[in-house]
Amino acid sequence: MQPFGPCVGPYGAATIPACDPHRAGHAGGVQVIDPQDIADELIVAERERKAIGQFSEQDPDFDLDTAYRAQQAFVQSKLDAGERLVGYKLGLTSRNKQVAMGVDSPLYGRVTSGMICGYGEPVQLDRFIHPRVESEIAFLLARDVEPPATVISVLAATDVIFGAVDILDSRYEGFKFALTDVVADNASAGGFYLGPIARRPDEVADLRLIGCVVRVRGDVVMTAASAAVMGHPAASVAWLANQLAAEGEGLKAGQLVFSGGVTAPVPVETGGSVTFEFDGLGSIEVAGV
Ligand code: OOG
Ligand code: MG
Repeated sequence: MQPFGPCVGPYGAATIPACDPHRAGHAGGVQVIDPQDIADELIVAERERKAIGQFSEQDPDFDLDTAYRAQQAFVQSKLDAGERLVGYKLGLTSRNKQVAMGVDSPLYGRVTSGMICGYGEPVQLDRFIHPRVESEIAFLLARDVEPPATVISVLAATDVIFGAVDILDSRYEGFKFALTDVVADNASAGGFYLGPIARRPDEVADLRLIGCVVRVRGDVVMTAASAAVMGHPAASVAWLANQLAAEGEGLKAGQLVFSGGVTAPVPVETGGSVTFEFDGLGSIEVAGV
């Protein structure tokens, strides 16, 4: 089952719930950081494939609220260009990822239709700045996830799960960022692959024990089980549902949620190949061309 092709999917046109991008404009005559300005720089960096410096280093007042507003504006530019909101991605939900990136709080980003890559398609390196790939578990929701969400309620709301790959492409030089920077940069979202096998949660003996083997040109470079993600991959989806509820948004039936990296990221190189083998969920081979 492969329900998503590039730029198509069973989703209607989407708009992110209202935010006032200029809310942070002037406060008592003091110029403070504007989310839309941050988004505009990220949009240009992505379009021109040219990495930029971190905002957090330029402005000590750049806070998480401003960063999520900047993310909304960044993603809104994709929706305005005709993409659809497909779902969400979690980030930094495993120790593997937190150690690799030097940031120790989870975050979320938004997934749009243009990010979904077809199974077996190579990564076109000229579309990205410095892509990296990592294994994830993806949840396709059959029902809305109501807050307060738990592992059990997420599983009850899930239609099927997939092994998945997240193609990261930080818009920051050297993949270096603080939490606020990476939030504004939509959690480094670049592209996503879904594996070839969809399983209902009750068809999988234990979601925590889904193993993943990562090979680079055939050699095993990493191994992990999906319990690396918050003890249970559905725990990250529950965290997201509760986070979104606090912000007046929510996870809806039909949306796809990526759990956050099970394994640390691996660079994609020209002529290189990274293979992700998931226990019971098939393999995804990512070739760089
Ligand atoms: C930030 C995005 C994190 C994950 O799964 O942890 C992420 C990054 O590593 O560039 O996608
Ligand atoms: Mg990821």
